[in-house]
Amino acid sequence: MKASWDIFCSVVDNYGDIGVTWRLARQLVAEQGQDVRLWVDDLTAFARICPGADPAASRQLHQGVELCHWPAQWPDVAAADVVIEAFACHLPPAYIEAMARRAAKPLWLNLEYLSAEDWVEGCHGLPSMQPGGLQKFFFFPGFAAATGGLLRERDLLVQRRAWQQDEQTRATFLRRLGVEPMAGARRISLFAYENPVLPGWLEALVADQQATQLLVPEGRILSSLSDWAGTSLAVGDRLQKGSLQIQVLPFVSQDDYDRLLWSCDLNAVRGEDSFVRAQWAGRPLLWHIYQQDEDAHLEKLQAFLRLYTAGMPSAAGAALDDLFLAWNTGADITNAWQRLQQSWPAQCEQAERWCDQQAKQRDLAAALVLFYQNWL
Ligand code: TRH
Repeated sequence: MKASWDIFCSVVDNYGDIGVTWRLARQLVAEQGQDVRLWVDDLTAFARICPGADPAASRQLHQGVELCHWPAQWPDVAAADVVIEAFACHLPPAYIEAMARRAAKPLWLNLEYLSAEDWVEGCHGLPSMQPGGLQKFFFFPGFAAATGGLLRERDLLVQRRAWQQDEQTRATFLRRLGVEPMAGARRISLFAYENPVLPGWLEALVADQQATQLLVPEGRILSSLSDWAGTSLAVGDRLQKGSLQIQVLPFVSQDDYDRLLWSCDLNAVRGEDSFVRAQWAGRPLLWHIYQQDEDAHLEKLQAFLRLYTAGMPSAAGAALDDLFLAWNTGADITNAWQRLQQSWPAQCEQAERWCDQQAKQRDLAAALVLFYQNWL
């Protein structure tokens, strides 16, 4: 059943807010046949993940989604059938009034941040009363069956597996990014916040027996990388030190970023959306979680590790725990990195197993549509 959807996204920082809402919006259109407007208060980040977008346009159409600039002066627009405020952003008061004026009240949802913590299952889908006879429901993405699931396009895993079996296509793609695949080298992608642990890890890679090709899309980690290299690194730069070759890549579209993840043996990712995409890549990952006050993020990190490492051989699980913790707390990473190497086959098996397990859940866009149908 076709409905109109308004998704509101306020860009706090980085790419995650727009990254998640843009992915959701296009999936609602392409796979669920919905009419979607995506309201964004700052389109600069959008123009980076969707090349061809105009950061100054008040309205534009991309992949069937109507992208609207969310202006400070809110225009008079009719409310949609389903309204999503992403990550507890504040809807314009005039829009809430328009929602309350509708004869058939809209479904109002707050799409929350992803967390693997237990309490999410109990809070997913709970309503809260709002003025004007409206109700707002909390919609939590998650890893457990009682949550809203994860964003996953219908044919994502088929595409990913075909890609990983096709060396020629991978090489052509990497060359398009200016990368010459290094035979025999392990390939790692690196997307992270500034990180004091980075030098220790890079030194371990420099001294390693095995060669590493480290691909780094332009972003915040470049400052830490440049400090270690002693030279300012920019897009296109390549640096060889011992067994380690570093190359700085341009920031690519969301779809190309997926292809990059599928083309690497290990992906260092961050935040929320790249973290999920690395899981769908079916390859070991290293997560730099978004920092929160009072170290609340470390709870989230541990909660994910508890789920992910359950069923792994204990030495492999412990190596991964220690690596994630070191990467996120500033502790020495060298020992955990070595233990990860020693348990590499188990790490690769778990990445595929976890991906398969998560793919059994309903995807988040389908879960939202079902939630709406059940609510009607
Ligand atoms: O950019 P992020 O750090 O976003 C964060 C998180 O979402 C965090 O939870 C949130 O609170 C904070 O923003 C405000 O990391 P994330 O979530 O991985 O988003 C990055 C997006 O950028 C993702 O959609 C993938 C995309 N991307 C590209 O499209 N091209 C690229 O080259 C790269 C490196 C990323």
